[in-house]
Amino acid sequence: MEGYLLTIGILFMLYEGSYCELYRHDYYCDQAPGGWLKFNPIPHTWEEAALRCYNEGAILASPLDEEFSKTLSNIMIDHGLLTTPIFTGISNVYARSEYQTMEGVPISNLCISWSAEPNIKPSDQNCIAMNTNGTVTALSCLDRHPFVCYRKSGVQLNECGAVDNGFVLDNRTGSCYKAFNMLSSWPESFAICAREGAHLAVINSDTEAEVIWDLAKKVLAQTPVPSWSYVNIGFRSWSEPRTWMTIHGQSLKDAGYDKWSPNEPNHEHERCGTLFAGSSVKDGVLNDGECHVTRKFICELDPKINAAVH
Ligand SMILES: *[C@@H]1O[C@H](CO)[C@@H](O)[C@H](O)[C@H]1NC(C)=O
Ligand SMILES: *[C@@H]1O[C@H](CO)[C@@H](O)[C@H](O)[C@H]1NC(C)=O
Ligand SMILES: [Ca+2]
Ligand SMILES: [Ca+2]
Repeated sequence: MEGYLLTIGILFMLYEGSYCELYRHDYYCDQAPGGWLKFNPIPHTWEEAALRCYNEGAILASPLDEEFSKTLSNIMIDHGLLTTPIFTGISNVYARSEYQTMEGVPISNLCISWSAEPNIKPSDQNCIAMNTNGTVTALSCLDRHPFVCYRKSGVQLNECGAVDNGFVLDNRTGSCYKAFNMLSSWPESFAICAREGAHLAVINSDTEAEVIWDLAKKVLAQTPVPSWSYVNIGFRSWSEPRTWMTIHGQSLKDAGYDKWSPNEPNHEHERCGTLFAGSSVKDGVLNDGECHVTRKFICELDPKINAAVH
């Protein structure tokens, strides 16, 4: 009898183990919906929420069946969300007459119950939210609500533990990087890296300065913008007089790289961190720049943190 139970136990563990393969450290595996879930407590508009999930290689979760609906309810209860609904992936954003989940399942194929009369306004973009008790309600897509991202199992992750192959491992630092060719303010750059599950690149050594400088040179050469010969990276200043800190809270010296360009930092109103990479004289060293000025930027991802075993 004991041997029998042990066998069952081991089989169960094997099943669990093979079922829950590697995925991002911030997602957890759930057997009921058959995949990975992540609760996002910060209220977002529907579009922001959909984009956020997309950037994580996932989609906005919908109550696809009763079990999935229960899983979502339990997530809400576990996070103390008793009166605030979450956005689901169900909406009519593509065509006013067509309500479907992100997967493309029409609303008529879902077993959902409305919290009151279906309060859909025919002419509007409506996004369907779910209450803690499992009922659904139609809301403006511009409202802000928490949401759950969902990733079906069977994910192919690259060596960076990322879905996005734009992140490439550099064997000199053991970190992964992605250079963005678009121009963004420093706060936007910070937010885009965060959405990708990464962070604005933080220079932790002379070697890493070279790695990031190389990437910056390449991305700046892609579409040359002569007046922007630098990229946004992960440090900035606070208070008066200015105190320079990496986005991970360390002084530049403690972080491992504090080589400023000659005569930098120069202007009090330049509070955001950049790296010179396009003007031969000053290349590969730090500069203080204005936060609102748009520049190309570099995100960094630690593969060891991202691809944790569950
Ligand atoms: C479910 O919750 C919603 C919103 O809190 C509420 O309006 C509705 O009456 C509840 N329905 C049931 C069946 O409890
Ligand atoms: C590091 O990567 C470079 C370029 O891809 C390669 O030539 C080199 O052999 C690699 N070094 C190690 C130690 O893996
Ligand atoms: Ca780093
Ligand atoms: Ca400056």
